[in-house]
Amino acid sequence: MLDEVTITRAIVEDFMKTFVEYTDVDVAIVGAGPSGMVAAKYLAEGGAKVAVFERKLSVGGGMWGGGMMFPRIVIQDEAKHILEDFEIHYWTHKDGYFLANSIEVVGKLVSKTIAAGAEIFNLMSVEDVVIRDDKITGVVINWSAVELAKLHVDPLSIRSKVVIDGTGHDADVCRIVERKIPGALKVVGEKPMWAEVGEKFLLDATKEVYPGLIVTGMAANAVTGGPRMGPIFGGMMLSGEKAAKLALSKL
Ligand code: 48H
Repeated sequence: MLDEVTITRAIVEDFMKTFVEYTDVDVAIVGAGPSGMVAAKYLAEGGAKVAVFERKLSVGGGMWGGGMMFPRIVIQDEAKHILEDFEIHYWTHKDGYFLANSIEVVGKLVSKTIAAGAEIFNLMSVEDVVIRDDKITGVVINWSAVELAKLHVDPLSIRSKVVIDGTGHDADVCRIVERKIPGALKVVGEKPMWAEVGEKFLLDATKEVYPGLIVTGMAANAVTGGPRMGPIFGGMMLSGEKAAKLALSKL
């Protein structure tokens, strides 16, 4: 016999226990796009306690739709090791250009990230940061539903030794810091499409942009003024890998 109230208690009690446990983490990653999830997996494997906050119901960010809704992504040589690490199936289009099914890639990214021990909180938006002594020490979160309905509800805070901005084109966390701490950092804005330069630029742009704040993925190019690159995703993955290394070295 199945009892509805037991089902309710199972969900609420278990989630609350996890949520309370993750109010104090080593790394808070904002955005469960490809760069954020790759960073989360490598951080969790490196022994860090990692929470990923994702505004949307679904994880995967801009990867699902491949290029213009054709569910394929292109990956270059340099990032093949990450595909292999995540056990993502890929094939060769021509020398140096590999293809993967974007839907499979999202599935594998999320599966391996969770298996590595990172905790993903979907439907939660980061709306602010916590600052102490000129250093970011946490993020401020609220239900995305509150944000969407424009309800006047105060948020809650998460303590974190390092914060990673993986919010894609918007560079949301960096923009909050730019707006709230004059002179702290400048979001230059992304430049027009240039795949070759955009992908290379991204690795240098993946860095600590303010004490305690590392930027990864498309957000990194948006902050530093690098070009967009379209549906080639090796750079996003390599950027996530680098962000994880940088964060681990700070813990
Ligand atoms: C919680 C948030 C918030 C917030 C945003 O856009 P993404 O897929 O990010 P990346 O950088 O991992 O990948 C970029 C890639 O998808 C892309 O757009 C490319 C390669 N474009 C090239 C081109 O030329 O256009 O994912 C970011 C995630 C999303 O899921 C957002 O919902 C989430 O971050 N997010 N989550 N709080 N404040 N802001």
